[in-house]
Amino acid sequence: MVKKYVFGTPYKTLSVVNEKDTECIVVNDNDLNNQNTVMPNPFNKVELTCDGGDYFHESLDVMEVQKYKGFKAVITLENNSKVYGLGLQMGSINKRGRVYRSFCTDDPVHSEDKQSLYGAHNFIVINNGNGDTFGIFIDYPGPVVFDIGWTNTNELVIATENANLNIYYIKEETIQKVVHTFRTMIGKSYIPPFWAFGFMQSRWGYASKKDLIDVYENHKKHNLPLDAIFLDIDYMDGFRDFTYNKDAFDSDDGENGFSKCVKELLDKGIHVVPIIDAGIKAEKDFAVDREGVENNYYCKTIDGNDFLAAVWPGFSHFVDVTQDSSRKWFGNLCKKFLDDNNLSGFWLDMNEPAIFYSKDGVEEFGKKLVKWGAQCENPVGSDILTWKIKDAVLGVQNNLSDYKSFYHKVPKTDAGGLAQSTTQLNCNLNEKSSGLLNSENDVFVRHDKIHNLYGYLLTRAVGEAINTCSGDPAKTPLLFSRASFIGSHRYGGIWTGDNCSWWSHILLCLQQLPALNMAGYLYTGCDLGGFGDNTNRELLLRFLALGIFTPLMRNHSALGTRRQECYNFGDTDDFRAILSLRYRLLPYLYDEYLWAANNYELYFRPLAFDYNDSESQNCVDQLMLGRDIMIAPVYTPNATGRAVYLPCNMYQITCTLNNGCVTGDGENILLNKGFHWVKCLPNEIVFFIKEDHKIPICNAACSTKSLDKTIVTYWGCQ
Ligand code: MIG
Repeated sequence: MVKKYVFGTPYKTLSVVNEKDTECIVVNDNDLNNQNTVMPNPFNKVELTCDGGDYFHESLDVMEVQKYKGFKAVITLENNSKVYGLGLQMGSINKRGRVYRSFCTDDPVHSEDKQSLYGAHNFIVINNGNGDTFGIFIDYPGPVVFDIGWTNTNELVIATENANLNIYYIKEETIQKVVHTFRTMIGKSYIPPFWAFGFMQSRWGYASKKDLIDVYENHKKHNLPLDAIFLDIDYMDGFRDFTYNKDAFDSDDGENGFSKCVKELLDKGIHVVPIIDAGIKAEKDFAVDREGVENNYYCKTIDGNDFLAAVWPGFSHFVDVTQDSSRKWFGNLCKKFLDDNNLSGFWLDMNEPAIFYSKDGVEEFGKKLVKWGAQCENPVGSDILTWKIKDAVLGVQNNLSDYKSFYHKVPKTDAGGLAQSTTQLNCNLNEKSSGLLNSENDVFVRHDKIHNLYGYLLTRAVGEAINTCSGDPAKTPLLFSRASFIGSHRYGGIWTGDNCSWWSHILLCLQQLPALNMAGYLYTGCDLGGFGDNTNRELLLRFLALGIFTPLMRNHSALGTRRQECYNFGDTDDFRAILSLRYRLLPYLYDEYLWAANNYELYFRPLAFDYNDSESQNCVDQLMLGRDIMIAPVYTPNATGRAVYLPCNMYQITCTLNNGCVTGDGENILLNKGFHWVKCLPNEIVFFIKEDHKIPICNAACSTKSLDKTIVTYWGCQ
């Protein structure tokens, strides 16, 4: 059962595409202005007030104060209520006890204190036990605060800056059914091609043909399977999208050495997937940028100029993703680049959008320096000034005032109550941007109000152009993005961004996976080995031992960190064993993915979604995968195994190099429901199959291209 409560005039996000069995209830302003309005049953635990403002005070403009009306809903939590969801976020599987802020953010340090990562996935499920469970989706494109029992242990507070939003309330008998209903509402998840389940190698720093061939050769030499190599920003010419560095790829005869190199690799079974950044270098001589400027494809400032801010290429322009024409333009550029160069897909980065600094931000900073300098008798050597400067420098990046300084052109019918408040402002902007609003049909919306849609709409632009929803996975390019908002799951996957080579980040990824699935993101995974910081052999092996089960299985690391390819840690046998096991499991894993995508099910689930006993309800470091298996990876250093809880009788499968990863049958013991201490050395993989279930296994191969999918054996019940 689904009820949709409409407040004000919501922005049309298109997150929800199927409202077939939805009852729509318009909540009028009088109800809202009445403090403590109690929403009709079954929302009897929700109160509404007009002061979502508690959470957003700082961000108010003087201009807006008068008409400002925030939104805040309070839901009472029982002592034993559990809250799941929020997709890409920090925190554990049960989200209670923290404040979360949906505001797509480029933050490369995922430490425990963080409230926002790259995604805005405003879907939660509350389980009060005894069959009392429901889901809530906040359909709203700006920042949303979820205070889940932090301020008050038994209160869940949801707040938005203004009261133009849809709240979907989903009531079903079980958590799984709630999630299933939600997933049918938001439409089918992206299905990648089979090869995108192969092992993929990436690193910020691969810059030339030589670097790519080197990765390929090393994998070949050590008999390590490989399906794809990723190109980070280093392949570009000066970080310009849709270019490549000619010096690094072209031969002397002036041929397109980039496309040739990609083709050579493709012939060997290796797909090449380049990064595309959101910011387009602002430069008169750059034809792409000229086209963007001439056709008003970019976001505008209040003066009617194209908004400028610095990212990797230096000062850059930002595609106005709310315009059909802009999206088509950007999408087609991707499509052409893909076709011209034999590429197999894209990964989209920096599309929160990330901003290093804006012109205004730098100017502001300069003014502060002058002011502080004048206030200080001896600026040189002033410790206080030094500290002030440090904070001011850090504050320049991803600054809210920058997000408030540019505008999107949006069809009036979509913008709802988020349109710029005064007609005068629209007129000004329109005049200054040479009549960009060419009809009565469009309005401007300030970026911060729809900030969370940026990555989504850019993913949509690319997905529509390269046809990632074709329904024919074999012909589908690979696409995944960093920033996201529910809806983009239909066009591509996401990766979890800049994790670190930290042990805690294996567990973090495990805990994010089911929440990501709930939000529709099935094709997902983390940077294996860890992106930032320096990994070691054991940590990489343990990361990979989780990674062999995630649909996206990619080793990626940051520039300047220790080399992290599997062949850089001495004896490669252990790595070969793990990667080989992935390939042996591929027919099973891909099938379970198709099952989850086509039936709106979860590929990864907390045990609590499947089993009602209290051990399962409280388990936060194991996951059910598909219909038959459970994983319980090791995430602590120097461990020889771990405690595992079996929610039912299960086969323990132990694979080592000699008994199952590469050729054999794995050790297969039936264990009883309950707690067990399970041995699992860094060079072993352990997972579990439900009693009475079995999974198909094929032979290993060096890539999906050469994989013979014939089933050679079954593991589990015989
Ligand atoms: O400012 O392109 O998350 O995967 O290697 C950093 C360089 C930009 C962030 C991505 C990361 C990528 C990196 N990018």
